[in-house]
Amino acid sequence: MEEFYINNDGIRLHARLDRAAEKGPLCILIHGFTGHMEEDHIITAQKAMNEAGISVLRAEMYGHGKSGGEFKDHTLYKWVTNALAVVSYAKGLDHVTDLYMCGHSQGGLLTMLIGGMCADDLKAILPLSPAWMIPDNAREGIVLGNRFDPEHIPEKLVSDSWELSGDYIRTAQTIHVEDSISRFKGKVLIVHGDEDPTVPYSYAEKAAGLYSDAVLIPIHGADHCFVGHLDELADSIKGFFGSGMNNI
Ligand code: FER
Repeated sequence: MEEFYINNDGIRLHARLDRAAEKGPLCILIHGFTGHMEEDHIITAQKAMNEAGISVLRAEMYGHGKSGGEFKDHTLYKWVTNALAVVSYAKGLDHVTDLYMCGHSQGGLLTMLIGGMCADDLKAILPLSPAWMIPDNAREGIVLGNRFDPEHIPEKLVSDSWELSGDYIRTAQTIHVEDSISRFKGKVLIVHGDEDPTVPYSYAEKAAGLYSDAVLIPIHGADHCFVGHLDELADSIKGFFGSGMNNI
C-alpha cells in the first residue's frame, strides 16, 4: 500500500493506493458523507476489487478523513472538483490500463456525477447505496431529515453530529443527476441494501432503469453500510469484475 496526497488547487486530498498487478485496471474508491477510507464497507470493497485483480485508489474528499478543508465547508461542487483531480491523477499513472470509479452513498452520488463528466475515461462505475436523492431533497427542503425553507436557505444547518453551511444546500439544489445518468453509456453496478433507512432502495431501482447498461444487486436485509452483509457486498463486486467486465 502506498499513502500520499493529491494536490487539488492547494487542498491536499489524502489517498491510498493498493496495487493488484504490475500493470492493469484501477478503480477509484470514495467514502460517503461524514465517512472516510477506513470504514468497513470501504475496506471490503477495496479488498474485493484487489482480489478481482483491480488496483484501488482510495481518496478522501474535502472536509473528510485526513484531507484538507473543514467538514462544515464541504459541498458537492468541491467534491466534484476533488474527484476530477483524482481522475486526472489516476489517468497519469503509467501502470493503469482501464479506469473505474466506485463510491458509497454521497460518494456514490459523486460517482454518478463523475460518470457523466468523464464518460470517455471510465469503463464502468459502481455506485454503492448511492445517495442521489440529495439534490431532490435539497430542492424540497430536506437534508438528512433536517427541514428548512428551500426558497430561503439558512446560513447553516446543525444536527446532533454535524454542521453544514448554506452553500451545501445552494449548490446541491442546482444538481440534476438524470443529466449525468444519461451521459454515461458504460456498465454500471449498483449495490443497495433493501432495508437502507438512509437512502431509499427505490432510488437504486430508478437509477438502474435510467442507465443504459446497469445491473442492480439488492442485498436483502442490508442497511446503508451493509452491516452484517459485507460478504454479499464483496461477492457482488467480485462477480461484476470477474464475469461481465472481462468480456468487454
Ligand atoms: C441526505 C441523505 C443522505 C444527505 C446526505 C446523505 C447531506 C448521505 C449519506 C451518506 O453519504 O452516507 O439528505 O444530506
